[in-house]
Amino acid sequence: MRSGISTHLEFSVVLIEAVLLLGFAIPLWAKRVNQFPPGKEALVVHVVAQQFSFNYHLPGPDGQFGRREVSFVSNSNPLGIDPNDPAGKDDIATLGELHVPVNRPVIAELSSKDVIHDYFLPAMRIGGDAIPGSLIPIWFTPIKTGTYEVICAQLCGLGHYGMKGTLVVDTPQDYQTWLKERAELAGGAQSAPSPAPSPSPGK
Ligand SMILES: [Cu+2]
Repeated sequence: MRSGISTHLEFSVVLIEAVLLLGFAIPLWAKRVNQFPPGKEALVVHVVAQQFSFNYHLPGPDGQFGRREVSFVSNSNPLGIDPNDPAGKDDIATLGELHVPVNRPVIAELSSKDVIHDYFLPAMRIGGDAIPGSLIPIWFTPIKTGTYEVICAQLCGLGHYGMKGTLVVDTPQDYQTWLKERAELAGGAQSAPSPAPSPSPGK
C-alpha cells in the first residue's frame, strides 16, 4: 500500500528531526550560550538601555570600571559614573555606537534605566533582554571586521522603531586608536571642571 509507506516514512522523518533538535541541537546550543569565556580573555562592556538608545560603558585603559551611582546620573553623565572614584576617571561612555576588536570574546552586561528593552545583534546571532534592576550577561566573538546593526527587539515605547545603533568591529590597531581617542575625551568630561587647556579644540 503506497499510502502506508509514505505515512511510515513521514513519521520516521519527524522522529529523526525531533531527536536531532531536542536531543542534540537545543542542549548543545544552551551549553554554548552559557559557557562564558574567562573574564581575563574577554572584553567586558556594560550596555545600559534607555528610551530610545543604548549607552555603553567601557573600563578605559586601566581595565577597571568606575563605580556607578543613580544619584550621579545627569545629562552629561548618563551612566552615573562616580566622579570621585579614581577607577572611573578614564572610563569611556558612548551613546549608540560600540567599538570592539575582532577575534576577541565580548561579554556585554545588559541593564536598563527605564523599561524593558532587548539588546539584539542579528549579525552575532545573539541578544538578551535589558531589564531595569537586573544585570544580564551575553557574549559573542566577532570574527569579521565591519559595521553591524544593533536593534532593540522589545517594543519599548513610541520611539522603539528608531532604537538602533551600530557595532563596529575594528582591527586590533584601529580599536586601540579608538580607545585612546575616547579615553582622552573621557578624561576631560568625567572629571570635575578642569582648567587645563585641551589640545583638541574641535569636536
Ligand atoms: Cu527599546
